[in-house]
Amino acid sequence: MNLLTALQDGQDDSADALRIDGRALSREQLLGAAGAVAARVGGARALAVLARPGAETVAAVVGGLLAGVPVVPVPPDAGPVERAHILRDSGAELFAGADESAPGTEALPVDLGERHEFGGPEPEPERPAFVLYTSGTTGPPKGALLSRAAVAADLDALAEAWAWTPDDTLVHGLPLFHVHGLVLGVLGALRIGSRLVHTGRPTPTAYAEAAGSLYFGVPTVWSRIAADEASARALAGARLLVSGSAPLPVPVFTRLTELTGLRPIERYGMTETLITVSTRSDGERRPGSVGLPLPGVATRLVGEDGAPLPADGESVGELQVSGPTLFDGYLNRPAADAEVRTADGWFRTGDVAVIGPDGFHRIVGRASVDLIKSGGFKIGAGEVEAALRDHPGVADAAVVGAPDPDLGQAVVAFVIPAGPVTGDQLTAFVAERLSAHKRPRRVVLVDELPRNAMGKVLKKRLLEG
Ligand code: MLC
Ligand code: AMP
Repeated sequence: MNLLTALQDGQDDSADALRIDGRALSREQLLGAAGAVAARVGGARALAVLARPGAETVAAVVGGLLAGVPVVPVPPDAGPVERAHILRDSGAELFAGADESAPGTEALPVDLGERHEFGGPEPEPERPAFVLYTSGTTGPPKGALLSRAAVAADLDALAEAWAWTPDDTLVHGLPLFHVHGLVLGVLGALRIGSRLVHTGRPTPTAYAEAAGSLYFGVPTVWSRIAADEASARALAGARLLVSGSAPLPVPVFTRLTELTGLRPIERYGMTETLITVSTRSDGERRPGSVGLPLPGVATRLVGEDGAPLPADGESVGELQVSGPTLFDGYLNRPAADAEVRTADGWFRTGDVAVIGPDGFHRIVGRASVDLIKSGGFKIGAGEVEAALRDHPGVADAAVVGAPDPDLGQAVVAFVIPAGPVTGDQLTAFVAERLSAHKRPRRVVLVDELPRNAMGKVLKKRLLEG
């Protein structure tokens, strides 16, 4: 079966199957432009795509998928260090949408006016669809290999859980280089056949004006909508509001329900596993809970000693998952891969959870303070610390995620200066190297960092102070 079933079946010929960046495209137009991309990329090791929120990005991604070439989305705001790492590590030979020559890659033009019927066979389901770069606690981001079969399994499971059909109009304004905005938000619509409106940025007014039936957002987006009464009320006609990528605060759930009459769906996932747990459109939507494993997915809780814990609503342990939506490993990183898998083949999420006797899952935190979630973006403290230490004015740095009412967590850097330097200079320095959202929101200059007897920085102490 095709990965992009609805896009390729040619059933819907409406002129605005996809609205993005002020343009409307029919499925035929999108398939034609993507077919031209596919004809050019055949046989390449990987196709990098500069993931601006635009129709060219969607056409390039679809082109790579048609041709069976793994797609590597590159954040459009990634600084040169992060961009060079992604291109080098992925081995991408072609780069769609690149505005400047990137070392080692050839720029691949995307022309939305082109029409090419790509006649190649459907690639094997085991082939990678994407290499998605995701941050770990230390070091540069790792490329997660996601197979076409995993993507298809996840989208079909979500369609079942949310009764997502071609009658839906999906609306979101999330970035096109992560699971949420790209895999669910774009491929979901193209596989299931719903219309897609991408709002450019996920602002409350843009969501209110889009008149969709199905809305996706990270908690920061929902919290901003809940604080904008008129925009929230405009969503009352929707079918489902779906939150994910970080915990949805209960007060935001409650306020959204008051203003829209809709109880939001919350779902849980990761780049490496895709979405694995969700509340259902035909089931209970409990505030603070991410619901039940999707069809085909199994979950378990494990204690620090590796022993299984009961689903009793009280035991707190690491959540582990298995099933058809899991990734195939980190590119070029067998050691990192081995760390996240158990001997019996389960994936260690690093999230700490509780499972009730009724099977409902509650995510209560993360095992590591060095993984920060800010506005739904995952940020590795180690990567930001390394960028800060590259500055000649920095002797040492420790980065933490401080609680933040808007972003969930905000990146805060504690820096021991080695000379005259300001917080603004350091923030700009990080932004020149890494993606913009990895910039510290606040830089605190300190004389020393609290450490334990082994010399390890006590980050919990920094958060308390
Ligand atoms: C930001 N700004 C800064 C700054 N950080 N300025 C100075 N110093 C800093 N440290 C600027 C921004 O560039 C912007 O400027 C303005 O301040 C407002 O920034 P903001 O508060 O961050 O708002 P915004 O940019 O609108 O970002 C919020 C957001 C964004 C929610 C839109 O965080 C977002 O798109 N999040 C989605 C992340 C996501 O998709 N995650 C999914 C991962 S997949 P200007 O000039 O630009 O306005 C996954 C799996 C799963 O997790 O389960 O889904
Ligand atoms: P990423 O690597 O960017 O895909 O982020 C995955 C992480 O996001 C997970 O390991 C969780 O920590 C977090 N996450 C995703 N969805 C939820 C949710 N609904 N509730 C709490 N945390 C979530």
